[in-house]
Amino acid sequence: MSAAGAVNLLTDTKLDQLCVNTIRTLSIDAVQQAKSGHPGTPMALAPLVYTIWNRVLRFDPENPIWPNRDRFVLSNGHASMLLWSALHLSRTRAVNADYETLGRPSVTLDDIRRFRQLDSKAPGHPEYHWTSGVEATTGPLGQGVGASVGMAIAEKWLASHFNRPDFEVFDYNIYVVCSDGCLMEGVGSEAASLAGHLGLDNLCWVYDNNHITIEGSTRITFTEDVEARFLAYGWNVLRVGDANDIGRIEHALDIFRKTNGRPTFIVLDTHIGYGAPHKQDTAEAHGEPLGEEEVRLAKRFYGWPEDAKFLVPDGVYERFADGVGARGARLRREWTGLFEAYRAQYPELANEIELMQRRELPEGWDRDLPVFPPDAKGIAGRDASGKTLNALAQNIPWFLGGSADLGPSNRTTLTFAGAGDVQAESPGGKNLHFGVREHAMTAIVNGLSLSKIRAFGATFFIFSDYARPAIRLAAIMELPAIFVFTHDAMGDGEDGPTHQPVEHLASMRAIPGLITLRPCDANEVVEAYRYVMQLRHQPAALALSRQPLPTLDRARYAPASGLARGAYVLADAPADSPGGHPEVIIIATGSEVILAVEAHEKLLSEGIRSRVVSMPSWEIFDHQTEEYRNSVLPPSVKARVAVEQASTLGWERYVGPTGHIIGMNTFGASAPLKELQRKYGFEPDHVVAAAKQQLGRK
Ligand SMILES: Cc1ncc(C[n+]2csc(CCOP(=O)(O)OP(=O)(O)O)c2C)c(N)n1
Ligand SMILES: [Mg+2]
Repeated sequence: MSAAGAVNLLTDTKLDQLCVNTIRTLSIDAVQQAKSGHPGTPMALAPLVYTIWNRVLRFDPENPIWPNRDRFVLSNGHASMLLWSALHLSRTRAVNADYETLGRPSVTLDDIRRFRQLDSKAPGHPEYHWTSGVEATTGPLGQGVGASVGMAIAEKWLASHFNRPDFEVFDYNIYVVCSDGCLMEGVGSEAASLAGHLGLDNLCWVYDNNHITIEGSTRITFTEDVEARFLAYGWNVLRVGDANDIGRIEHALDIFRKTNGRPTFIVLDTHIGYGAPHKQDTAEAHGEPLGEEEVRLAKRFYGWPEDAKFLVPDGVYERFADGVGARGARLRREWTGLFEAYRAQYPELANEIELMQRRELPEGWDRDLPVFPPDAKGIAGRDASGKTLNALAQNIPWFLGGSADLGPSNRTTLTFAGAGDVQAESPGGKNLHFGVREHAMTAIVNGLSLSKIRAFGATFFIFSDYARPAIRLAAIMELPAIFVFTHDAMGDGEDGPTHQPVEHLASMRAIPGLITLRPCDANEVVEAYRYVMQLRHQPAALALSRQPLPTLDRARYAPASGLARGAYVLADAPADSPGGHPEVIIIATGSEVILAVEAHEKLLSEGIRSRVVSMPSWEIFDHQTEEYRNSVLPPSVKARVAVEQASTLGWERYVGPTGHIIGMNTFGASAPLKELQRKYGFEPDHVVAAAKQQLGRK
């Protein structure tokens, strides 16, 4: 090596170290200033994040949503200062809700100074949709690794669907940092198992092996051989014994990129709180500020000016600009050129990619949706859903999904010619098989959605409990993910209380932003999908029946398109009836709407002016104008009955303090459905009696 080369090397190493210590000290200072946060993990992982971002990641700070960028997911979201530092130092630009890149930075130094404060772009945990450059909301441990598997499946799908000879339009990788907690959580194991099965060689998890969680050493709780576990899952397992060795980290990441046919798991041996003399390797370094004196000592250890705060030394921004900045700009420029040539040769495919990026639907997306004729015997919600899904998936190339091993029961299997299964050797299929892994399924659906694929996941409604943390995150991230839940009430009678949802509707309705829909017949199912498919920033949960429900005669009753308003008058007292207004309103959802209709007919025959309101979605109804809401539920009509085979919780808001709720206040039981309906009062006569009681009549 020449003398000049040696000097450059020295300078390079020094500059790398300067950048690493900038990440460390920004993290320390931000936590200290906020008087809350997690300093220790960023101190340990700064070299890793620096290496990934500045040496490896194909990411253009000028355009953080460029479709073929590598994804970086910080699954141990408590170490968010790593991400805020990387976004700030790389000068990543902000993007608005219309996917336009703005001139301003995603994260300013001032945001970092205001870490964890209201409106700062550097909140406590990474939040997708709040800070540009965040690829997934993380914090609930295990969710990031779970979503990353969806991202990897998505990349394989995109490559399979869009790439053509000489046109590698998609060839990106997914880099994930995870902690002990992510690997203790079941969702992490579920996701790793499926990733291994699918041989996702575009996926790399780096495990922060620090032997520390909040309660202390992992000796007290987590002593399995994690490497052996990942080998058994079918991953390539690597180990880097020194978290400060940038060269070795880069080498391991190189091996990842050269590995075919399996995902890569890199065990990185680290020291939480690295450099803090009294806190290193202790649980205290995890979640509390170091304290002024310890901060000073850590800075001294790094060779940092002890009194400097939020210092970004000369050369650091430039180092990032020369690294990730220059690499990302070049790669994006090359990709844009490639894409223009691709557009010339494959205009339809190029158009699909562009529609996907904006979460738009292709022309004709709703053609051939089924229309169901009136039928007293009817069809099950799940069957109507299956027909609708099959039509939609043919019209929308990037609409796909699957079930957690209940496809035949959920009726979510896509059966048309060419639908195909997603497997390692056929990543471009449309049917995902999640196995009995509801939680990972849901996190994966989130990862697919983050990758702009329209995705659905399915299971029995009862098992939404196993999926809920990821459903909640879909709502926080404002993802248009679709969760198809069949066997929505007591329809699978004999299976008994373990399989009969009770509190699940209330639980879904309680998630802000989630659209919960419980359609009453086959045509409402179609309308539910029509509504949901047009959502761009909201997830939806569909609760569908296992058993056939009569298909209402829409010439006689109001059209199913009323679903789009959340609730609508399905049947009313004749306009010319003496007294005009209805005197009693029966509100029902799903399988109970037909009960309400039967009760209504009976009441009418007895001269009682009743009205039936089908209310498939509280959320949608609550967002209608007051005028519309009052037209459906006139405030003057106090006599009201709600009927729903689920927890009564919350129905007071629609029936009022004096209304009556026919619902569930206990678990169900194992018996044929008819007997259960009798036992729990889901029969027309009971509804009639409740309506009359509301009117003070017998
Ligand atoms: C699902 C979930 N459970 C609990 C927590 C609270 N929590 C935050 S970090 C953490 C454990 C910290 O240990 P580790 O994951 O090893 O991270 P490290 O401290 O090593 O960075 C816990 C229990 C959480 N964020 N998510
Ligand atoms: Mg740990």
